[in-house]
Amino acid sequence: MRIIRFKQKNEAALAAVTDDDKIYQLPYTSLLEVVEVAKEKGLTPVSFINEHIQEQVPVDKKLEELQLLVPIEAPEVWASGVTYQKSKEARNYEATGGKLDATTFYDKVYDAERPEIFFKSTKERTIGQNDDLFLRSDSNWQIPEPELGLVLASDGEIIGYTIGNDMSCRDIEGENPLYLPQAKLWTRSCSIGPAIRLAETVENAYDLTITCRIYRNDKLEFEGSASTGQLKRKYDELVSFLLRDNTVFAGTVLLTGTCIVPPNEFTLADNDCVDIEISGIGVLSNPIKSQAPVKSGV
Ligand code: DO4
Ligand code: MG
Repeated sequence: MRIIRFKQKNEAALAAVTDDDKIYQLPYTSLLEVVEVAKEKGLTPVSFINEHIQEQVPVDKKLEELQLLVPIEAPEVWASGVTYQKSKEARNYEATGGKLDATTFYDKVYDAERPEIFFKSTKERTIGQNDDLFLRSDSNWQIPEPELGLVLASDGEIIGYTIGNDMSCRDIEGENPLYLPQAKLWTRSCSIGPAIRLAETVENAYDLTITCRIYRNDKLEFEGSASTGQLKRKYDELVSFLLRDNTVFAGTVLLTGTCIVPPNEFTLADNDCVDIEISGIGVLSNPIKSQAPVKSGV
């Protein structure tokens, strides 16, 4: 079962999507409310929704016809880095001015007990399905990072899984790792969606296929796939480091790192479209735009 938010008469509506793609509107505005009410009744979110689903209004539209919003207004988005071999190799390449098989401090963090975890985005900066992602105007080497996102309760419990795009500037990070926040965080540099798959309905979160497709002039420019089975760490391990001496707000999303990197000569361009698919969750689709608005705000 998946949870979506969509625009209806200019308001945000919440809905559950069953495994056979039937959509039922829920009388709540956020997944967190569902989790809380279910807990008060001693039920899991899925059993609570199933118990009441017949009383809910079915949505008489297909998923593709709805104007989807971010599935959760995550107060913060955090991200894990160098959790896959592929990311380690790409980081080494950009940090050494393009040496293949180089070894750097990224090898150290890949093997260390403490993972790399960094601040990625806020509610105001994070966008959803079909919204434009912006390119950074002072970078010439930008890529999407397709990642599985963990949707967390304030105690770190994984409530569900979503898809995230951790847009990144390889030239800025490669020039100096201290530039990481600038390589990762700007207006509209993070998207999540299109749905949240409730954790209790995921049999094995280490067996999900992630596929990234980048379209240019309506032609497929890049396609790559990988499995979450290649993750070097465990999800609970990443969450436990995020929780250390830190206040985690309910609905925080923790991205788990990229396992797909386009070829080194690739950079995103204006009007590209990035699709990220994760089995059982859906396809997160975002057009890429080179112009950030003059005014701040998303
Ligand atoms: O060290 C930089 C961040 C790497 C990252 O975002 C990733 O591995 O996904
Ligand atoms: Mg990343």
